[in-house]
Amino acid sequence: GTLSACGGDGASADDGTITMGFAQVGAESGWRTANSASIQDSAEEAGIDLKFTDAQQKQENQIKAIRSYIQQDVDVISFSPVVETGWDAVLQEAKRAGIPVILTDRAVDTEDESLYVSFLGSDFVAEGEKAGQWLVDNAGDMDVDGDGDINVVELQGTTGAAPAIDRKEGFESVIESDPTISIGASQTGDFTRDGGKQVMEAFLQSEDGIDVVYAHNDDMGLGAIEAIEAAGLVPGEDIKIITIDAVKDGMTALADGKINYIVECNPLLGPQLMDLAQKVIDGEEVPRRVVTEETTFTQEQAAEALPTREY
Ligand code: GZL
Ligand code: ZN
Repeated sequence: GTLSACGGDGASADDGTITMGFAQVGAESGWRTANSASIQDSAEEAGIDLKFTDAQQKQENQIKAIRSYIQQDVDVISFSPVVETGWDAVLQEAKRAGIPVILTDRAVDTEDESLYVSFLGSDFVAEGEKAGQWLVDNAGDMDVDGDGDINVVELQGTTGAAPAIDRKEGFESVIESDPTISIGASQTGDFTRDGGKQVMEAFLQSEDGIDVVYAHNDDMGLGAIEAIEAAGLVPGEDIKIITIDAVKDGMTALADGKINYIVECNPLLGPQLMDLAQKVIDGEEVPRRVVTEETTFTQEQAAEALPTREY
């Protein structure tokens, strides 16, 4: 596009309005719904003209969306990469078109640092470590079947996604300090409730003596709860459950005693994203990495926090 009054490139209108193309992962979980709302509301708030697409968790759809934003010559492109790899080609095209890219939520695995200007999102390894640490700290109560071992079944996020890879790595790095804790079975539930339910049904058939479920997000944990209850067991009692996200439905299950611990993953990235985009367009320096603030919740803390939760 032509250089506009505000000094940025791209299709920004003469009045300096920034146009952002955002390629969202999908609508797979409560977290994603809250994340999309935050981005859309924040763009409105910031007076940024937002083009928004949902890729139904398919990488080729995200790539198509990014290509369409390049065609439209938007001022800035942002997206949450559904998986870590396979982005270099399309990001090279954005670079050649002179359109800056801001990553949110999930990271890409690339050698070429120039392919994006900033990455805004959680530290997923830390989230996995926090989940593992709670299990180690509470190991005395976690051998539910009393067989001397704490047998964990793991519901992994989307295969190849940064949160799935990193939450597994963080969790395993902490539990290896306690030889009585082991992951007896691990499979992807693709971050969805139905995926978590189906995998948990299979685990309940195939695994003996499950003590703990470690689910990479609340939605798969909620699906596991359905499977556990259908098997006549009491979630949170007969099988302990640890999840990550802390969305409203997860926090409600936690307060109700069906989940035992939740590590928060903050989806409200919109305000920081729009701030970064404005700075990038204005040619200001931006941090390479912006890590989001987030905490953890026990059952008591969930009951207290629920009334004021935004999502
Ligand atoms: C994490 C995000 C994950 C959430 C899931 O930042 O990428 O994707 O934990 C969502 O709920 O589907
Ligand atoms: Zn046991």
